[in-house]
Order: sequence, then structure tokens, then C-alpha cells
Amino acid sequence: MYEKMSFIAGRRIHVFRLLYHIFVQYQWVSIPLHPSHFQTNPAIIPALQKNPAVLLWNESVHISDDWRLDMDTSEIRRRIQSGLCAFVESSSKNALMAHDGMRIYDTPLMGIASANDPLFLEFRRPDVVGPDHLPPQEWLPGAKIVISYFLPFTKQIRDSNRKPGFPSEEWVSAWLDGEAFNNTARAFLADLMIGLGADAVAPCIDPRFHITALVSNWSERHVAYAAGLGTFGLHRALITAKGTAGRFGSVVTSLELTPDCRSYTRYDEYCPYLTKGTCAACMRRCPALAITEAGKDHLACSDYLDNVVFPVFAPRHGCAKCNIGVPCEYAIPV
Ligand code: B12
Ligand code: SF4
Ligand code: SF4
Repeated sequence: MYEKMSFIAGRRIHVFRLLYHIFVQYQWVSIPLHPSHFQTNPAIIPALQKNPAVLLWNESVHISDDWRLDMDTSEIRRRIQSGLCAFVESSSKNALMAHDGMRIYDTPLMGIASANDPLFLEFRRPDVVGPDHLPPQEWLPGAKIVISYFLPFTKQIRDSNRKPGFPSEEWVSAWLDGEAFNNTARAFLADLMIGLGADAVAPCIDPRFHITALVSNWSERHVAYAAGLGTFGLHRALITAKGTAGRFGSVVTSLELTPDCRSYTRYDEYCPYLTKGTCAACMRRCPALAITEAGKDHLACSDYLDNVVFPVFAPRHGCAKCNIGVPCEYAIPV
């Protein structure tokens, strides 16, 4: 086995060596093969080409023959989730170099939605997301499920941004480097599906992804809602079992797994303000006064980020005071 591992030596792969250990332990991988072994979906190639981490992953890891689509689906699901967790926990990119390697994200949550969930049609309503929001089959013909995940920020990153007012240096760096890492996590997950012989697209790193007037054609929070990860708050962030302070990612795939049940029926069920008029802590935290009884004004928030925060921290920005020091920061408050 170690002889085989030496095949991948000489590359910048200490992350993958650790993953390799984990995967070998669970017998997920056999020997690394040439990248041409992988059946890469043409739709994702441009995104992968922009993403060296994934090509590296592609070059160095091959899914073993004992991990195939005819396995028990709950076991496949378990392995995908532990693979994603191992990636987040071991990647050297999950760290702020400018802040002594402060870790950005803790262990992720993962949820699965059916690609045929009627919610994806509901998201196209103008009062939900809008008609530009593409359903899974438009991202990937033959799509069966959507895998969504939540990357919670670590305590150190959150604590740095606890004081009211301007965002911390660590927070704005975590906005920039954290989204770059999120892109590698998206691509990692897509590549894992491709390695399994399925097709996969991560919409937010696909060239067709766009945002028009603050509305995207693939809303990660709405997708996470469909996948059972949480519901919306007054601040319009999605409240998950690990709170709101973090980021979402997702992958559409032809892999067929059982979707997760949603433990809620209303889209605002986890926010006590929206259900019974109590809390409103996020309203008091917002330096831009963008959150009122009427909800959150995206334009006011965006103006503050672009015209107050960005000029000071460019190319970084961020704020999220509404996600920190509030009852839904770490958990579901109901
Ligand atoms: C454009 C954008 C912004 C805009 C607009 C914000 C927004 N919430 O839409 C601006 C610049 C203001 C912004 C700011 C921030 N953003 Co931003 N942003 C996005 C982006 C790129 C697209 C969002 C989008 O498409 N919105 C669509 C509109 C329609 O959403 P909405 O109005 O909130 O939807 C409401 C309706 O659908 C309504 N509704 C009515 N009827 C029904 C029925 C049903 C069934 C449902 C489900 C809903 C529903 O409920 C929703 C909530 O009120 C996403 C990335 C992505 N691809 O998803 C990140 C994203 C939303 N942002 C994120 C973050 C972290 C932030 C910031 C905290 C930045 C920072 N790091 O400091 C701030 C503040 C976030 C906040 N409090 O909302 C995270 C959200 C994390 C979370 N826990 O929810 C995302 C998902 C990025 C990521 N990859 O994780 N952002
Ligand atoms: S701080 Fe309170 S009111 Fe605001 S979203 Fe969280 S639970 Fe809802
Ligand atoms: S991100 Fe900042 S400005 Fe935007 S709503 Fe939250 S607290 Fe207000």
C-alpha cells in the first residue's frame, strides 16, 4: 500500500495524504490512476480547470472498486458525508494564512433533496426567488438529487466579530478565503460524484451561474432549505442545527440516494420573531439598520457592505453582525 502511495509523492498533497490514510482505513480508495480514468462531465470542466485543488484531487485519488453505485445507498451517503467532513477538517486551505492559520470552518452539516422536489418549481415564483432560478434538471439533465452542505465558522472567527460596529479583520478575510475554500469543497464533492461514475455539477462554480439585482439563479439557502438543513430567520439567513454563521454549498448529481426528511413545514419555522413576535436580536445588531419589523432590506445591507465596509477592507468585505451574538448564532433557537 505504501508503495502505491509513493506514486503520488512529490506533489503538494499533505492534505491528500491524510485523506488517503482516512480513505484507506475505510477502504475507499485503491491506487491512484491517471486523470483520464475519470469520466468528467463536460459541463463542469471549465470550473475544474479554474480549480487546481480539484485537479490535484483528480490526479491523486481513485474511488475503490468496493465503493460503487450498487452499494447500500445509506452506506454511500455515510461515506460521502465522512469524505466531505475529512476534506474540510484536513484541507490546508481551510485556514487564514494572514492570521496564524486560524481555522475557518468547523465540521459541516449535509442534507439531500430530491431533484424532483416540487419546491424547486416553487422557488421560481417571483415572491420566493424568481423565474431565473434554474431547477436541478436544467443544471444537469438526469439529475436525481441535490447534496447541500453548511460550513459553520469556527468559534475563533465568530468571536473576532462579536463587537458591534465594523467587522473584524478575521471576519472579512474569512469572507474572501472562506468562499474560495467553499468553491474547492463544491468541486471536491462534484468530483467525488464523478469518481463514483455519476454526473455532477456544482451550480455556483458553473459558468452558467449568475446574480442579477441581488438574486441568483441558484440560491444556496433555498436549496439547503429543500435539503432539510434549516429555515429562514428575520435576518433572512438560514438557521441550521449549527446556527447561521457560516456558508452553504451544493452539488446536483445523477447519483440516486434517498432524500432527507424536512423536520419543518414552514419556511420561517425556526425564527421566534417570525412565528410569535419574540427575539428581534438581529434587528438591534445591524449597523446599517437594514433589519426592521418588515424584514431585512437587501439593498440597505448591500449598500453598507459596498460603500462603508468595502472601501476600508477591499478586496475583502462582510459584516454579518446579525448572525453573531444572537440566539440563532449556534443553534435553532426554538
Ligand atoms: C446576493 C447575495 C447577497 C445580497 C442579498 C442577500 C440575500 N439574502 O439574498 C447581499 C449583498 C445583501 C448579501 C449579504 C450577505 N450575505 Co449573501 N449572498 C447572496 C447570494 C450570492 C445570492 C442570494 C440570493 O439569490 N437571494 C435570493 C433572494 C430571493 O433571497 P431572499 O430574498 O432572502 O429569499 C426570501 C424569500 O424566498 C422568502 N420566501 C417567501 N416565500 C417563501 C416560500 C418558501 C417555500 C421559501 C423557502 C422562502 C420564501 O424567504 C426568503 C428569506 O426571507 C448567496 C449565494 C447563493 N448563490 O445563494 C449569498 C448568501 C445568501 N450570503 C451569505 C452571507 C453569509 C452573507 C453575509 C452574512 C455576508 C458576510 N459574510 O458578511 C451578508 C448578510 C446576509 C443576510 N443577513 O442576509 C450566505 C448565507 C448564509 C446563511 N446562513 O444564510 C450565502 C448563501 C452565501 C453562501 N455561499 O453561503 N448577500
Ligand atoms: S436573531 Fe432572533 S429574530 Fe433574528 S433571525 Fe435569529 S432568532 Fe430570528
Ligand atoms: S450583514 Fe450587516 S448590514 Fe447586512 S443585515 Fe446583517 S448586520 Fe445588517
